Amino acid sequence: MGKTLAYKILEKNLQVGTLTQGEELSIRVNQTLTQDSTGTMVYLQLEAMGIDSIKTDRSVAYIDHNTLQAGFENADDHLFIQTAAAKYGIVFSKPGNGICHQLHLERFGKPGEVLIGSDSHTPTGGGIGMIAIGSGGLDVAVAMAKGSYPMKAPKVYEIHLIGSLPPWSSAKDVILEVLRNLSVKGGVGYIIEYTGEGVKSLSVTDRATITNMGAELGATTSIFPSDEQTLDFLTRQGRAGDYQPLAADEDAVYDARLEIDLSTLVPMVAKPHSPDAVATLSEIAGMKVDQVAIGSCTNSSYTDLMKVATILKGKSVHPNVSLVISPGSSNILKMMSDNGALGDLIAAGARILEAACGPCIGMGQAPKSGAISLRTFNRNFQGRCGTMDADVYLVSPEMAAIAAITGEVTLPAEYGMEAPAIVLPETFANFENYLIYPPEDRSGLSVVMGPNIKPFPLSGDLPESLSGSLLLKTGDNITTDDIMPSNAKLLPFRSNIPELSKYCFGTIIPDFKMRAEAAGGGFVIGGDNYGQGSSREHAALVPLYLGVKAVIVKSFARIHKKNLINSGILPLVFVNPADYDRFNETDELKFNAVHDALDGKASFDLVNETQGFVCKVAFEGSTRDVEVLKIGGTLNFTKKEILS
Ligand code: MIC
Ligand code: SF4
Repeated sequence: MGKTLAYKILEKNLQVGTLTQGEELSIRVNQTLTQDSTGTMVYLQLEAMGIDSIKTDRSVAYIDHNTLQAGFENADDHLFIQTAAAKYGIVFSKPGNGICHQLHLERFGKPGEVLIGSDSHTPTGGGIGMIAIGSGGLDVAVAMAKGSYPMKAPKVYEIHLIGSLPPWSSAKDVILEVLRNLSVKGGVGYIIEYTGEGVKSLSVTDRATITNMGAELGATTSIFPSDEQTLDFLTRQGRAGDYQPLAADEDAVYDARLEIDLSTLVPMVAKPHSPDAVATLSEIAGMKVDQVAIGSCTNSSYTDLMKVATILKGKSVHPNVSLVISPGSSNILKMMSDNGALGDLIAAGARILEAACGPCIGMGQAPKSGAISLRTFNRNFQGRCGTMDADVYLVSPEMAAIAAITGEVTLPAEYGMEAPAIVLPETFANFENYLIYPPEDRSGLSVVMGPNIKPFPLSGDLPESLSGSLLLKTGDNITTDDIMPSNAKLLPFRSNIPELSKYCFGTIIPDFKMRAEAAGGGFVIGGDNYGQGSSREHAALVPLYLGVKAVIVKSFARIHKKNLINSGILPLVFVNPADYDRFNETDELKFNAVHDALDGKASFDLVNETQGFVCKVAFEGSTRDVEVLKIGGTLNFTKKEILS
C-alpha cells in the first residue's frame, strides 16, 4: 500500500511508537518557531525547566505581534525574548523584520523537516513540504528542550486539485472553497494533503496561503508536495541546497477525499463572523466598504503585494476608504521600495505599516463603529479587529485592492482591467540586519526580565474528586479570542496572567473573573469545536489562574484541548451531546474517583448536585496525557522526566 507524503515525513522522524492511526508516537523536531505574544511564556517555561541548551537544529524567536509600544511592557518582553534566545542558542528576529510564518518560509523552512511553532498558523510551512504544526507554547518549550513532539498518528485528508486558476481567482479562493466544504471543524484529527495536477500551477507562496488558512479547518496541519515550484522558490531565496523532491506514492491511500477543479473557482469571501461563512464575492457585490486591510501571514507575500501595487498604480484610494497595508517581511518591503511599487502604493493613498501582524491581531487599525472592513487575513471572529460591532469580510488581495479604489465590493469583470501577472525577481532580497544569531560562547549569559513579567500559574497534583459551580455555559465554536481576547490593550500583558484575567471570556460576559472568584473556581461547559482559533495557552492559563478545574464540551479544537491538558485543566466531552442541554449556569457540579475514571477503571460521572442527576463524560487523550493531568500539567511532567 502506497504512503501519503505526511506519513513518509512522520516515518522519517519517528522516535517512539508506531505509525498506526490513532497510536501515540513521538517525532523528532528539526525546527521550532515562536512569536512574541506566545513567546514570552515559552521562554519563561524553558527557564523553569532548568536546561542549558536546546536540542533542535534551528529554533527562531520572531517579534511580530506586540509591535505597538505604547508603554514599556512590549519592549520589556522583547528584551527578555532576545536575551533568552542568546542564552539558549536561538536565532532572534527583531521587530520590523516581518511576520514569523512569511519569514520562516523565506529564510529557514526546509522540505521534509518537522517544524513546531507556538502559533496556530505554523502550518504555513506546509507550503514548502514541511510537517509544520502549531501548538501551545509549552509544547514548543518541550520540543526545544527534548527535540521531540508527542502526538497521535493522524488521519490524512486528500484534497485533489485539478485544472488551474482562472484570471482574478487566487489561492485565497482555493482555501475559502475548502472551508466552504469542510467548515471550521472539518479538519480536526486530519493532516490535509494536497495532490493532483492542479498543484503544479500553484507557487510556494500560493500554497503557503492555503496551508496557512488550513488552521481555520481545525486540521493538525496541511502539506503540499515539494517539486519544481519548491525548487524555484528556494533558488530565488538563495537556498537551492535545501531542496529535495517529495511526494506521496501514486497509490497512497487516504482517509477522506475532496476534489476541487481550480478552473471553476470564482472570487470568494468569508462573511462575518466566521472563516467558513463562505459565499461568492458576487453575493456581496456593491456593498460599501469603510476599511481595506491587506497583509497578514495569509496574504502578504511579494506576489500578493505586487498584485495590489499593480492594481493601485496611478489610481486613488476611494475618499471613504482607509487602506492599510502591512508587508509580510522586510525583504518584501525592501524589494518593493527598490522597484518603485512602494511609491505606487503611497501615491494611491495607502497607509503603509511596518512588516508585522498589525491589524490582524487588533494591534492598531481598529475600524470605526459599525464599519465594513475587507481584509486579506485568515480570521474574522467578532471583535478581533478591535471594534465589536464591525463586520469583517475575508477576501483575496486582488479583490481588496479593487474595493479600496471603488469604495465598494466590485467584481473584476466590472472593474475592467486585466488580472496582474507578476514576474518574480531572479534573486529575492535577503539581508541579515534584522536577524541576531546566538553567540558561539553562551556561558554566563542570563535573561533580563522587566517588571511586567509575572510568574505564571502552575497546577498542583490532580485531586481524587472535584467540585464547584458551573461558572459559564457557552455555545458552539467558541474561539480562544473569546476565552482570552487579544488586542492592542491586552497583548502587552501576555506575560502578566493576573492582569489578563480581568478580561477572560470578555466577548461573552464582562464579569467572568468576579464570578469565578466569588464561587472559588469551578467549571465551564461548552458546545462543539470549543477553543477554535489561536494557539494562545493564555486561554488555558488564565482560566487555571481563576480556578477552572475542568471544561466539559461537545467537542474540542485540537490546540486548545492540548493547552488545557498542559496546564492541568481536565478537558472532558459529553458522551451523549444532548446532556449539554440539561445544565444551567450556577449548578453545583461534582466528579468523584477522577484518577480511576482517567485510568478507565471507573466510569466518568458528572454529578449535577443542584438538579440531582448524573451524566457520563469521557476523557479522550493518550496515556501520557493522563499522567500529565495527574501530576498537574506538562511543566511538572517534563521537569520530572528531565530529572529522572
Ligand atoms: C492569532 O492569529 O490569533 C495569533 C495571535 O497569531 C495566535 C497566537 C496568539 O494568540 O498569540 C495564533 O494564531 O496562535
Ligand atoms: Fe500574525 Fe495574524 Fe498571522 Fe496570527 S494570523 S500570526 S496575528 S498575521
